[in-house]
Amino acid sequence: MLLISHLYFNHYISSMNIEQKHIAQHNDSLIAVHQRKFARLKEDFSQFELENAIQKLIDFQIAIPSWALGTGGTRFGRFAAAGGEPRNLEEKIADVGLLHQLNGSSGAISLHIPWDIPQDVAKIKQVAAEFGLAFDAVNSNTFQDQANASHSYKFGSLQHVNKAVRQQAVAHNIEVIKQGDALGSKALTVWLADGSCFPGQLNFRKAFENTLESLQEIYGALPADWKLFVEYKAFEPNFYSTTIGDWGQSLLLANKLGAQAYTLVDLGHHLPNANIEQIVSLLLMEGKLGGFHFNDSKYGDDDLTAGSIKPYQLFLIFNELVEGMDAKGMNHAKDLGWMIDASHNVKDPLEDLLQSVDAITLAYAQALMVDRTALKVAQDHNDVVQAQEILQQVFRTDFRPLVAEARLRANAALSPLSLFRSLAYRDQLIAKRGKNTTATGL
Ligand code: RM4
Ligand code: MN
Ligand code: MN
Repeated sequence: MLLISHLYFNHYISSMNIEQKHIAQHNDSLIAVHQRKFARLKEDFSQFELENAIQKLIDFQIAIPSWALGTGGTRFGRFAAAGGEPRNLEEKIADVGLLHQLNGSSGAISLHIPWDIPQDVAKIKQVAAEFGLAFDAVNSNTFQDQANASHSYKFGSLQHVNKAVRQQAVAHNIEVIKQGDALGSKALTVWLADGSCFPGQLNFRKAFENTLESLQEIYGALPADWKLFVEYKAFEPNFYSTTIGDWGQSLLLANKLGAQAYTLVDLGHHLPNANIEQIVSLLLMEGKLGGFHFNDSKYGDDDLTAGSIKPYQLFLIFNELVEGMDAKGMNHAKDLGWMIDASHNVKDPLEDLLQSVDAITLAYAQALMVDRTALKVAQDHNDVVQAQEILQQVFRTDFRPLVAEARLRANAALSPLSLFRSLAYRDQLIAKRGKNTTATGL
């Protein structure tokens, strides 16, 4: 008996995270309340509008970062509370598979190399396929020195004054492209810590030119159907200048590189009060928006749960995204890279990621429900009051039942977080992996 339950338990966690019957039972217990709430939306919105939004929500997938499945930390320390953190890439994929089973919206993983080097590519692909996961953009890392590396990135990587350092960083990026290609990724995200900490340290123009030249070499190694995402960030770890510090510098590089290069917007990478929705709108206009790293912040690159601090801003960003993508006839689900980039210092990482995906899908749902015709009329008549009413009316309507309906139709859970808790899933992970495991990553 003991042996059987042990075997059953292992199977339960390693191949399929949650048995479908658990999800079905959970949904049965919540269905009456859900239907009552959803019926209210049916009174106020047409079936066409609701069905259109539901289909788009089902199609919309957000990639989970492989570097955010464990507990994060700050330079002051790290408190590993959760336990049961994934010990290798297979277990990370299993965790993302669990999230995807719960919410139906986390059907991809984004890898950071060398934090996660796929050793056995065939096996990794098979595990991901079992969970129905795709590989989103691969990320290179030239912001940390790697063991046995000949050169240090202390004074930058692609910008470095010494060509040999630049070459080492270029070679790493090309290696990452190869690894991503073997897995089926279609994009490389380059984020550089390059910059300077003190005035006079750097010749800005030379640093930019070196970076461009290095990126050109990397760009030249891209497969024809790949994209290069150039991620910008205002400051940290360098505190005087960052060589790709804002969307203008990223766009400049992307334009010089060519048609396969795009700007990537990480929500935490702006100076305070930047109007991110306007940045998004103009990048879309230029056909140069590549994708997103979702998170939220109060002060800097805080990497907090998406929507936890400024949910209205998240909605306004999606409002511009939907308007701008529709104006260009883009496919919402496929034409941009949708990724989370977060770090969890005080929450269970999986619970935090569930909250992030929930906030992102809700903001998307709200944006889908904006009355675009009425908003355009208000804008064309300079009716400022009415324009605000239209946006806030949507923002203050509870569209959570709409998002839940999309999950239900995708065979996911009506309430992913409560199902995760009621199954005591973290305890199961601790039992299987141990209390003191540490996942690689941030
Ligand atoms: C950076 C940036 C990158 C991420 C690293 C770990 O601040 O957001 O996207 O790869 O952190
Ligand atoms: Mn990022
Ligand atoms: Mn960041």
